[in-house]
Amino acid sequence: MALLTAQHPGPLAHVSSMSLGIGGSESNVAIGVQRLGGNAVWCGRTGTDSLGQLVRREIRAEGVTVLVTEDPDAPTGLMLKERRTLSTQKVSYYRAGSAGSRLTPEDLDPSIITGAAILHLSGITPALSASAASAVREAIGIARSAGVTVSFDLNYRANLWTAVDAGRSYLELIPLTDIVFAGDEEAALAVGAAEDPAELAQRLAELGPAQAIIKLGSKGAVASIDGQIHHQPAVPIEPVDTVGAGDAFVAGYLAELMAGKAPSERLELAAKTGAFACLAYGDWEGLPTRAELALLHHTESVTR
Ligand code: KDG
Repeated sequence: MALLTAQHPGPLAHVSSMSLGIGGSESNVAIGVQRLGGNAVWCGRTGTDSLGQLVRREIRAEGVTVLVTEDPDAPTGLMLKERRTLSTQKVSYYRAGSAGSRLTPEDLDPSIITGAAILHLSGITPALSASAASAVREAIGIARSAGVTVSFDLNYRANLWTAVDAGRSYLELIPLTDIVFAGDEEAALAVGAAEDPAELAQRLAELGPAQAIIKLGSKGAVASIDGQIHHQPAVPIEPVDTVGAGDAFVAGYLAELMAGKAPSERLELAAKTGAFACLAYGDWEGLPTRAELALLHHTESVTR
């Protein structure tokens, strides 16, 4: 999607300037993996309009391979970010009928999926339309039949569908995945609420995925990985923009998984990349390279 972000706190009706960029959970993860030294491909659908050109160009400029259908009959999806107060943000979507919502199984390239180490999907895509949900199921089917690891971030978006519909879809998809990421409230939509996040991770893992990771924001993460429970503390920071932190976490985890690292190392990098993404404005712009990770503990305010 294209993304318009208010430049100053206040209601949008009284904000005179907005900056134009892009956003999208899957492209955020792809860019995050690429910056960490991976090799990502993003698959999606944009309009033939200028905003579609912007989306394609920005993702490509990050070195991610873009596999895109340009749809002449629908506009590129749009998202607005309002900063109503200095510390609160509100996201509005203008994506009903957008090109992205018209994603279909025909937009997939099976050879890209079968040649990948990991197929990563978010629960946002099946919320967009029946054809987008079919594309998700088709992609998972292609990956599974080729033995490709399937990663799925529930990413519940209350503006797109009801909790009941989301929970039903998660319960259909989670058993088809190898890695599942969820916030504690998102996990509860699928497996019911629990006080202890380890319990949520275990319940998700019981549905099938060997790796179930509960993202807890400033409280870190708890994961059930190959039957073992892991607790990962968060990196203490002063956040300026937390949108996209979950995607950054996923990117860190998947990058280390692809690098053959142990669960504790995957979670450690995930916590660092998640924290790092909160230190800059924008959904993905602050995603770190490996060399930049040291800045998390830097004491010098100016490096020359
Ligand atoms: O996780 C950040 C995403 O939410 C954002 O970049 C846009 O994918 C997006 C969405 O649907 O909210």
